[in-house]
Amino acid sequence: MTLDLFEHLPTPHEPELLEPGAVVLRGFALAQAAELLQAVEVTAASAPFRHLITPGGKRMSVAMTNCGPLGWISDRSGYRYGPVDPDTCKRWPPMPAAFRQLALNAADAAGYPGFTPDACLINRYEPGTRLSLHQDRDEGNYDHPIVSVSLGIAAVFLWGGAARADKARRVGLRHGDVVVCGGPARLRFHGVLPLALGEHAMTGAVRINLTFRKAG
Ligand code: MD6
Ligand code: FE
Repeated sequence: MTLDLFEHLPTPHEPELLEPGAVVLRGFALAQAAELLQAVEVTAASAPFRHLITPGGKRMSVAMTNCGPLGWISDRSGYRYGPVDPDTCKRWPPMPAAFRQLALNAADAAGYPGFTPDACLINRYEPGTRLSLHQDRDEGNYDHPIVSVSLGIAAVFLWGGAARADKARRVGLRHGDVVVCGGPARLRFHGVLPLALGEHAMTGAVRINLTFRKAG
């Protein structure tokens, strides 16, 4: 008889189901975290983080930038994707190969093979920064999933329902965790609670979130 001491332990990166179509892959990006954060710095050197203005005229507390062929922007005229950074009037910086590969691998692990993102929105949170409940609906085609990578200090992710008023679950997202959300869960309301004070060896008092989309 062979004794398998590990048969009752979850396999590494076993998807944690939020609901059908949406999973958390714990620690999926851990091994690449340093490389990803280095690439964020390179990106921000040519497309600096900025606080976008919502169509309603409010300054977003999350600081954002983008890389890849398309970037997400917001201003008084609305939300949209575009190839040019309105702050620099240049194209968004290229999407690093390590970003592209991680997004492909995570989507694949979640059951969405062949994900080829053309946009990576980079969010930077400082203590007190929040992201209110929203749906991601500015992409052309909801058949593609969104892959979201958390780096730095931990946050509480709100996972809601099909309507804004639906009760939201609280899900802790730590350094290296990846959320993949697609299929029947693609248009769920979600957000991030105000970031608590914290300190992370790789980012300081900051949380970085990368969200990969196929927007074009
Ligand atoms: C964040 N994430 O974690 C914000 N959107 O900072 C998102 O807004 C998000 O995690 C679509 C799909 C997954 C996400
Ligand atoms: Fe979102």
